[in-house]
Amino acid sequence: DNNKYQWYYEGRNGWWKYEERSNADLEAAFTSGVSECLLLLAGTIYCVDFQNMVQIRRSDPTKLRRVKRDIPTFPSKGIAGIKKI
Ligand code: V3L
Repeated sequence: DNNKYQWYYEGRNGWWKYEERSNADLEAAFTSGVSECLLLLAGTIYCVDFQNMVQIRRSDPTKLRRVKRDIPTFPSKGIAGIKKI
């Protein structure tokens, strides 16, 4: 079942859901047991580190956000920067 868990990244005052494709990539990587997953997001490469549960921008590692894996109904701001209405 690939809709049991949702991945989230931290915003200023809450959590954003990853978009569907990134979520599927993260879930596949995490459940396979690897330690990290690379994502290409709007032309920018990010590494999600499953040990530290952070997302880090490859070109600038100071750009770091917490990530979490939770149930899909966990309160979020929206999906990948698109605010909930
Ligand atoms: N998915 C989509 N966009 C992302 C992601 C991601 N996993 N990671 C970073 N960005 P940084 P508030 C976020 C965007 O980490 O008001 C939100 O999606 C990121 O977008 O410095 O703080 C919102 O669109 C940011 O625009 O590399 O909660 C926006 O921030 C840009 O990449 C504001 O959210 C640089 O992020």
